[in-house]
Amino acid sequence: MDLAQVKGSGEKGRVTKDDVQNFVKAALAQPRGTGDGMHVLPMPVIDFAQFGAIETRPLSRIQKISGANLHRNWVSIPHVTQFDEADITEMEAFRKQLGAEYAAQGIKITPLAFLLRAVMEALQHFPDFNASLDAGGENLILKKYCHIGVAVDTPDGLMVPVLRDVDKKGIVQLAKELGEISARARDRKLAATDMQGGSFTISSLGGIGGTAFTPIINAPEVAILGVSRSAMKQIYKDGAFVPRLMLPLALSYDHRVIDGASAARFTVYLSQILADIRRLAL
Ligand code: CAO
Repeated sequence: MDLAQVKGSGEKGRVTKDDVQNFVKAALAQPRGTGDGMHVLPMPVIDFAQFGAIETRPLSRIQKISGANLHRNWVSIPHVTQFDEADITEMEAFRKQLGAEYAAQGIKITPLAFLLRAVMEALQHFPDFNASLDAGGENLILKKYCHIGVAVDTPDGLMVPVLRDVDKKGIVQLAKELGEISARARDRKLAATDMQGGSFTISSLGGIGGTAFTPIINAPEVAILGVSRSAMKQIYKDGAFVPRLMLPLALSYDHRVIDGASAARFTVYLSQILADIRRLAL
């Protein structure tokens, strides 16, 4: 407690033991807000049946758990989302070639495998994105490992299994593990430990569609990359419009830790790697 806030009743305004105890009692008796400055109206309780037919379906256990976490992260982290586009024309040609080679082994190589590898490079270049604030919010804990969570859409709701040591794996290995872990998520075979220890998350809706979205940070991580569906666009290059395959990126970051300039540099760097994946070999 801050003693300067206590009015002293002792000699010459001295703060006595009783003053301290009374101050604490009074503080505890105050009506409790959420403690986070969120004094919002409660949600109205409405009988929707008065407007037409309805059906009530309980949320799944996963929806309840992930919902509570998403809500906390949404209200307690100052989010900003940086958008960018990466030219993946060449990457996509190479991916298709690789895909044909590995299909016989049952390994599906999607753009996400390349993204995992490229994000890992960007995290190594910008270590503040591979970090967490400590509980007191005073220190940044920089992680020397690179475990990347991947949001997986399952019939029971959103799950985020973690791919470990992405920095020690190649694209084919990552594609293989991605296929295995997302299948396990959908078959409800993930252990709690499969979802722990992530240092950054990727949420890809590219297989479904859409042009952009604003992902919610998976605390205690400080950033998350959202990926939407790539599309052919006319890009002005060397004095002419040329058709290029562009991948939309959306990086949400914790503005307490990362400033806008760093976020823009991160997505520019990531886009440069994706545009020329030979850079992964550097
Ligand atoms: N642009 C264009 N096509 C893309 C793409 C992109 N960004 N990303 C994937 N694709 C293609 C794949 O190449 C694949 O094509 P083919 O079927 O022709 O081979 C198809 O889309 C389906 O891909 P996929 O979704 O099966 O595989 P993935 O590796 O891209 O993603 C997974 C795996 C587990 C991340 C995904 O299945 C999933 O669950 N996504 C949803 C995540 C989610 O819900 N996020 C929101 C979180 S916030 O609520």
